[in-house]
Amino acid sequence: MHSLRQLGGISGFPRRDESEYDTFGTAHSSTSISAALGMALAARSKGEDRHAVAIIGDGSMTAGMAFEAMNNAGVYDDINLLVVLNDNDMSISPPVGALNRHLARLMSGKFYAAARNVGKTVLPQPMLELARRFEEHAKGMIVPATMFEEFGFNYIGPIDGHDLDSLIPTLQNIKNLKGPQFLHVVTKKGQGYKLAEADPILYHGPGKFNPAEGIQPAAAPAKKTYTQVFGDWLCDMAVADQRLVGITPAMREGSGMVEFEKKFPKRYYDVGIAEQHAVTFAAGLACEGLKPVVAIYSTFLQRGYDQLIHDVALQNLDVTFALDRAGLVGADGATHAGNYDIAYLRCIPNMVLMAASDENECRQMLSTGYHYAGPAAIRYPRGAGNGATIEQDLSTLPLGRGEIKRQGQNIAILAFGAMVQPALKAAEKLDATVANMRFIKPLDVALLQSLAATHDALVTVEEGCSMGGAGSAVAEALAAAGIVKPLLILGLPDKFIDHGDPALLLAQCGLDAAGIEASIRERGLAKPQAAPKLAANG
Ligand SMILES: Cc1ncc(C[n+]2csc(CCOP(=O)(O)OP(=O)(O)O)c2C)c(N)n1
Repeated sequence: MHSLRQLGGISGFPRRDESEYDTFGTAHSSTSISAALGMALAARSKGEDRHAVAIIGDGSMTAGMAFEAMNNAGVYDDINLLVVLNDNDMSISPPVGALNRHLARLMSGKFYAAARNVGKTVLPQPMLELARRFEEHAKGMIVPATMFEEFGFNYIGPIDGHDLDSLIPTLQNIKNLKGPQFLHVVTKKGQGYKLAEADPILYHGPGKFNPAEGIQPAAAPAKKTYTQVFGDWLCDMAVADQRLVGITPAMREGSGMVEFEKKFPKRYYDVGIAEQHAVTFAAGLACEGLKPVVAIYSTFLQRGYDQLIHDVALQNLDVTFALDRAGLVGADGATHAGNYDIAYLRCIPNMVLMAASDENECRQMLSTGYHYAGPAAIRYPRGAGNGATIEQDLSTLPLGRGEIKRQGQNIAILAFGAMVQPALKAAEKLDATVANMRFIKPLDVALLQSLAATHDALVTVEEGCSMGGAGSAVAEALAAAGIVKPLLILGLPDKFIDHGDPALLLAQCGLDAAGIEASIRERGLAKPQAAPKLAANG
């Protein structure tokens, strides 16, 4: 455990390649019922008497995917499938929506449920069946069926998940029941550690801390994180424009929207862990003239991809996407890496896509995207930037225009987003030109062509997958203009990158200043072109 979430150490999430007890890799939520149903039906088709158990949180239960799986599973009477709902009445922040109300209602019928469970734990199988029938009969008279029963599951609970003396026999009894079973377990988030019980939001996913002291408030950080820059901008823009509404799929804290909710509660929407819905919901708001800003991690927008294409971009609706955690994210690892957004967004018509190189530019880009009358995404990395002074106005950038940051010779480095800083350092050693391209789409083709005309070679650098990314966009633009020029594309390799310190990981991928310089030298671009050998030999 001492290597948890560190470079070369074990992952913070279940992984099949780490342990045979990690039956399914997970980190994006709400997948367990689908996976367990697949396993249960595989066991059935192989004639194996095995049980598949899915565990899902009450927050994760709000995702459409969980209901898709329930809908699918509920018709198989002969499978060994158990869904355990771990209801701690918390997502990362308090859970939202009608499901939460439903669970609360089930909790309020606790007496009835407790009576049922006692019966279930002590009765032998034939008696159980009798009790179940009686229960079904009684239920019709006393309380309405739970929604899980309507889905075809046998609902058991709610039971106290901390009371092992009752939980274990209940689970043992359930083993004897055929068909989809649903066990509603009630727990307390942080149970057993007083500080976590008192502040489950803070303790949802903490880093290393001393349990005797608890998490200590960090000494005032010198630099604002990009998340804070976004949160400040959102509040300021909301004052300037009454039409602005903010949407988060269950990530209020992580996305920097705590202040916004406090100041503008009627313009704040936490939609639950429901990225697909978040995107189409934003499209609906935009149809009616509101200006939705969807704050979403790059990795989680993957869930809403079809909705982004079909519901937002195709109708050219005015939705702004604030893409946090773009690029490598560190300790969370491959499941949470925001490595693909450039590739998956730049191919969508009508989309504007920007990458922030510092905090001030991030703010300007958010305003630029907001005022663009169509879908726009602004990607920014996890954590703090380089401490740029943030202008408080809401000024915009000219659409599709980059800027020269450093004038050099021979080599032009076209840097995107967070890679501008290391590119500038590398350029010092190489006397290269550096352009902060700002826009991946629309790409500044005029700037690209002038750099190609005045330099021997071009290098692109981005913190995103090389395949289909910003470098590919540059290559396509050069090809379209018939320009043949040596081009080196630097980005993340075609493999999943594990957890670890982001600076170390970037260095491993050759995306720090030294790595960029080394790649350019290795390709032989740094030296003036030597005369070809053949010509020298006559
Ligand atoms: C698709 C997706 N969206 C968002 C998240 C971020 N996230 C991680 S845990 C969490 C809350 C989960 O709540 P719950 O399922 O109730 O589990 P608990 O932590 O309370 O046990 C969220 C929103 C995620 N992991 N996956």
